[in-house]
Amino acid sequence: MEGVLFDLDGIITDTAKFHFKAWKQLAQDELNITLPASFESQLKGISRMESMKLILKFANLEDNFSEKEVFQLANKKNELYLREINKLTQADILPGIENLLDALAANRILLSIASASKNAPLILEKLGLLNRFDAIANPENVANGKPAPDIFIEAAHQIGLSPEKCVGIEDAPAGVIAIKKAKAVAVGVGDDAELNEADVVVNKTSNLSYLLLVDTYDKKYL
Ligand code: G16
Ligand code: MG
Repeated sequence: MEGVLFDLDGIITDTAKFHFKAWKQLAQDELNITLPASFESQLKGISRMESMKLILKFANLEDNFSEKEVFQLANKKNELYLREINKLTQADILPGIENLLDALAANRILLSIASASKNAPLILEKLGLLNRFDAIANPENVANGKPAPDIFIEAAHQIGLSPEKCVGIEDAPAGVIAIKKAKAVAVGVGDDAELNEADVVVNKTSNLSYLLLVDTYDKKYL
């Protein structure tokens, strides 16, 4: 194992609740609908525009807005979301993540972010983690979102590695599929049954460790 590719939302910090809060408000204010709670997990790892389209489809309003209007709605959601993100501090880093980053750096493992979020640099800055990563893959540079492997391949290339040399960490089923398609080793965080495509699953971030990642990688290749 020479590199680790991190998902952001659900692994480094829990932004899903802020995404959902912003989508819910947008849906209420602009579409006059109430989004069901199930959308919080449904939108995990899905890009901003894809999420917007899923919500319009749910509201049966996909033909009511021009491409430009859809874009403007998604921008409004982002403004609502940024209000929440600006309040993030180091205290919002998920349990065990700082220790994991320390252990990986001590072992000279390269670290890269593979997030669908265009706000990833801002979020990492707010958490005080920006300088702990060697690269952040830019989702604007990849053609297809998760479950396509593109963002994980890009994250590996940004640290000069092929994905086969890397372990990817994800909390969303679409993300785990993306890691496997990229041919990296997949560590899932969350529900075992939901993330059954992963090479190993832990139920919470505090159960992640350098040894778990190395062991999972070595089992695959040694
Ligand atoms: C995250 C979230 C998604 C969000 C996406 C894009 O993905 O899980 O809900 O829609 O980023 O975010 P933004 O609107 O900030 O560009 P990930 O890949 O970090 O789990
Ligand atoms: Mg995630």
